[in-house]
Amino acid sequence: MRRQRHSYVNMDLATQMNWRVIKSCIQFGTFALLAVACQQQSTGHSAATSPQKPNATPSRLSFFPSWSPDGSQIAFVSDRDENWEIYVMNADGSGLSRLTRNTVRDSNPDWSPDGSHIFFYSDLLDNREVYVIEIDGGAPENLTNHPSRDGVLAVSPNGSKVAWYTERDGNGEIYVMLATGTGPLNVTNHKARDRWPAWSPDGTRLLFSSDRDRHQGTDIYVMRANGNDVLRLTSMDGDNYDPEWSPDGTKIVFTSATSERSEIFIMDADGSKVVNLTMGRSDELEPTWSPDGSKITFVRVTDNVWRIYTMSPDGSSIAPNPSPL
Ligand SMILES: [Ca+2]
Ligand SMILES: [Ca+2]
Ligand SMILES: [Ca+2]
Repeated sequence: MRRQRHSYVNMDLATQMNWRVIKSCIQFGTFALLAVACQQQSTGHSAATSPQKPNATPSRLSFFPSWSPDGSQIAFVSDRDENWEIYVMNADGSGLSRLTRNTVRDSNPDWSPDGSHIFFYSDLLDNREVYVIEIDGGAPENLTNHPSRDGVLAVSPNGSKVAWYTERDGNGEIYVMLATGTGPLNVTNHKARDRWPAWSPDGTRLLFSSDRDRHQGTDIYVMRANGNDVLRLTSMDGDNYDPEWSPDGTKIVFTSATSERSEIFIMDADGSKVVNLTMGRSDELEPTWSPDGSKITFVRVTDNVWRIYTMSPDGSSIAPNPSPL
């Protein structure tokens, strides 16, 4: 049974409309789409409830958490310095450092297995590209170098490959390349929009989301890393996306968004035993496992503040990450 969304009750109509646009934007892709399309589709100007709060103090947005492979640090995105930048902090919230320094959006950090590099996407050029940067900073290296949009990415468990979303073939596809940027290969090769790649812990398979089986909404699929043997895992209403295997490979967490709400679900790796972990009045998204599998870190949106939280894999012990907002 769905609970009343009390968080909307006191919002004015414009705010509610913006929320619906935000959610529809989530359904259609990445956060950049969210930010840009939301403005365009809602009021035509910078919306009060848009995730963009460049001058707010404290910052309004912390999102896209990604654990370092050794479990000691979390990379994430924040607008605390006026635009989306990649940050790294210790797991206890201390030692905050900023990795990117530019005036455009940087997002989707993911670590190399040895913790020495962070892969991310950026709007540094006119089109979006996938980059890699040393953890100590320096100049980011463009790995995609393609005039079309390249976006959400995932580094393979042994660090040899990167799977990512690209629009270079006209519809969204998952491509895989070597981590050096060479050998890009279309592994979905389907007329539908295929997004949100995630590697299995053994690196042999990929999860992704696609709208190939229905006109509204997306489901989560699994395939071999070469694109063979595609199998649909979910059959729920709304957009089911951003999946991630647990480190032991037995479970998958993902976000499920409808026009009403965005929640984090968990299921067995074969698609059975689907459970909503975040039944509540706020919206949650972007779940990711801690490397030891003991925690799921995610983003909770409350009164337009996007903050990083952590919970147990059974949905208990939900608490904000100790980092500042
Ligand atoms: Ca930036
Ligand atoms: Ca590009
Ligand atoms: Ca496609």
